[in-house]
Amino acid sequence: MNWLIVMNKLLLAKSAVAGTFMPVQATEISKQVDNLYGFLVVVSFVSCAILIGGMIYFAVKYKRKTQNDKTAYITHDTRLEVLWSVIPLIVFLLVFAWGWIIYHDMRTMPTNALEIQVTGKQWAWSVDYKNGVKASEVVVPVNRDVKLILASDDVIHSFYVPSFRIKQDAVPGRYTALWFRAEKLGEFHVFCTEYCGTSHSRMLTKLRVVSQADFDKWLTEESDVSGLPLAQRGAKIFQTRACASCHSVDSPVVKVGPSLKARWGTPLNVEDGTTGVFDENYVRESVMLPQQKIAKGFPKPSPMPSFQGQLSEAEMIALIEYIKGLN
Ligand code: HEC
Ligand SMILES: [Cu+2]
Repeated sequence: MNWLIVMNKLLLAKSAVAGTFMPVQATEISKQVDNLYGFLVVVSFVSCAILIGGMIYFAVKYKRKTQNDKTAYITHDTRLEVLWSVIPLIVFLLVFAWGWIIYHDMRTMPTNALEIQVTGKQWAWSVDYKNGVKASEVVVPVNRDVKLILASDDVIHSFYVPSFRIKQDAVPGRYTALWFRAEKLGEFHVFCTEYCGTSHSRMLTKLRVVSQADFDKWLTEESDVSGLPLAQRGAKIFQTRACASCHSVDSPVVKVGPSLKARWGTPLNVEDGTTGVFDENYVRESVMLPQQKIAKGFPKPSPMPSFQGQLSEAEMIALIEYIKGLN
């Protein structure tokens, strides 16, 4: 086996390891970050093996075997000391330079990037596009520089996209920014990584990477919707969020969930016997926390997913207006 084959095998093993333990690499920078990270892991393993292995080896080899064993009297060894100081120094300087180069790439905002405003608020992200479209998830075109300008309405949040290996705080009272260029189509997780209160762990959204054509289409469609009356916006959201696949709206037919036709203002019919009427707060709670009050005759836990952190206040209001109108 020559060294090329060995190198090739190592590289294959490396990508297998990265694919198993790490989120997908969806940007060029994510690959660079992983390379540096991999290097750090390997260096740590090697130094751990030398240190712990050497310790055990010497402990066994120079174990005192009889009462009269004398330990050799050694004060120091200049050559050894220089070696174990200079080698780590070189490794550290290398890691510093390498890290600095990647960081510099990450922090240098491209000119001509597509700018999108992202605002954190306990506990959801809201996204504003230049043409006035508001969304609760970030949609961007593939292979294009995108700059997110972050702000916060209340406390510090942090915008983190694991698949892009980028993260930036959103700080109240000032703007921060980050940029990326997605190379892969698909949906990626966005987490808030600054502890920001009770529902911090649910402050999730998605970053959707689509083709430029799909992006343009989405943007015009959304801007049409933004101008619609509330109830019509609600109808649209009801379709896009797939509420319609579980709830019928034009007949009393029960699908996965109860029909929402002519329910507004009627008495509640829930498992735990709570009384009340089908109103704004009930709909809100049903959508945000479906496990709270389960409609009579439906399974527990409810198969309805929670939309907390996924629907903005504005979208919720539109949905309510739509459901009101089903009477
Ligand atoms: C996977 C299927 C599913 C989806 C998707 C779904 N729901 Fe539900 N929904 C249910 C089920 C099942 C129930 C009854 C159990 C319960 O109360 O959680 C329910 C209950 C409700 C209720 C209370 C109804 C009552 O009679 O008390 C409302 C209101 C509601 N859903 C609205 C929505 C809206 C709005 C959406 C979309 C944003 C949505 N649902 C998405 C399955 C679904
Ligand atoms: Cu947060």
